[in-house]
Formats: sequence, C-alpha cells, structure tokens
Amino acid sequence: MKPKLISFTLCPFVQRAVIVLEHKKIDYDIVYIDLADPPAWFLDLSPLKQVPVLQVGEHVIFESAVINEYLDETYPPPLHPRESILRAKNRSWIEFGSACLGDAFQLSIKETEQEFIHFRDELQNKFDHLEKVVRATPFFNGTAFSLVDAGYAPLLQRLDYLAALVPDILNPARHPNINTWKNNLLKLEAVRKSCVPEIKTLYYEYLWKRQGYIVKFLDKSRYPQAVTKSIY
Ligand SMILES: N[C@@H](CCC(=O)N[C@@H](CS)C(=O)NCC(=O)O)C(=O)O
Repeated sequence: MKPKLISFTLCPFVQRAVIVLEHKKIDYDIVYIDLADPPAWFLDLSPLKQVPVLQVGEHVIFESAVINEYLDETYPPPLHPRESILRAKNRSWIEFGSACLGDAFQLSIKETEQEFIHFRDELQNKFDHLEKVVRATPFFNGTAFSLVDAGYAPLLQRLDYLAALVPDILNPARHPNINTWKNNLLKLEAVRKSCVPEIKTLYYEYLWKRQGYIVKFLDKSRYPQAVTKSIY
C-alpha cells in the first residue's frame, strides 16, 4: 500500500518523514495543504489538526517520530541502531530535537530583542548537551545514517538560514561537532529532496510575515512594506 503524506511546505516535522521516505527510496504520495486555511477533510483526519499525517490505506498515523518509527519498521533496511539501549538513547535525542525545534521557532518569531536572546540562549544551552553526544563521523551515531539524523536535519537547515542573518545563532567554536554534523547532513540527497526547492525564500518570507525581532536583519527592500501579520 503506497503511503500518502499530508504536508505543509514549511513544516520541519513533515520534512523528518520525507527524509526517511527519500532515504529508503519508498514510493509515496505527498499532498500539500495550507495550514492557514486547512481543508475540512484534513481537520477530520488529523486529531491534533497538525501535519505530518501519514495515510496508509484506511490507517492514519500522526506525530513525526511515530511516522518515522512506522516507516523504519516497515521498509528495510532499519535505520535505528540494533542495540536496544542505543535505540532508546536515539529516541531520547529525537525528542530533544523537537524541543530544540521549539526554541528555534520561538527565536524566529519573538518580537523583542530580549525574547530573541532568551530563546537563542535556551538553544545554545541545549546544544551544549547535544554537542557531547554527536559523533559527526559523519552522522550522529558514527558511520550509519539513522532516524536521529532525519530528526535533526530540518532543524539544522533552518538554523543555517537563521545564522545567515544572525551568525551567533550557530556557534562552531562552541559546538564543533554539531557544526560538522550539520554540514554533512545538509549535503545529503534525501535532505535536499525533503523540501520544495524554494524553501529558503519561502522561509524568509514567512519570517517577514511574522515580523519578529529577526526581520531587522532581513533585506527589507525584498519584501512588501505593508505586512499582514500571519501565523502561517
Ligand atoms: N509533535 C508534532 C508537531 C507537528 C507540528 O507542530 N506541526 C505544525 C506545522 S510545522 C502544525 O501542523 N501546526 C498546526 C497547528 O498546530 O494548528 C510532530 O512531531 O509531528
């Protein structure tokens, strides 16, 4: 049964699942919805009204980490480590990645410099922990690409875009392993194919629409001056 993924172009959580679909070369369909104006069928389908949702026949699976576990169990080769203790640790770090995505999102939309700095520091402090466990040779666990890599690539891609505006969002001197890991992940074909080609432009347009503190660093001449603030 060909899985169908319900997506929104800018969603990093959907990208986690697309990376696994692409890496495993699974035949899948993808349907994009507009989260600002979600269709009725989506609101019926998605219990949390969120993407990603994976439809497999009449079955509906939601939550990116759960979708990736399903894909990993169903389509060989397995991407999680074989040893149960390592698998459990990888799952813990995938959860941690979701918390980092939360900080990255907040720092990209908060309106004051103080709030921006707060979430930047939250993220840096979390990265102090992550730095100690990332091998980056070239992947999180070492040589094998695994679900935890798919869990972080969308975050690291967005941080790369944000750091192009405010360099100290990423700190290679403080987090050298994370920096190397980011560069290794962003080169992968599955990661490049996990989003629409115009993602960077769409991401900056999204920042502009949110009008957080960070838009101070965008080239204002490229965006409409009359802004209708939108959350999507
Ligand atoms: N914990 C969820 C988070 C998914 C999520 O936050 N999706 C956002 C888009 S990136 C969404 O659908 N937001 C719509 C809403 O919350 O109403 C996962 O890992 O799949």
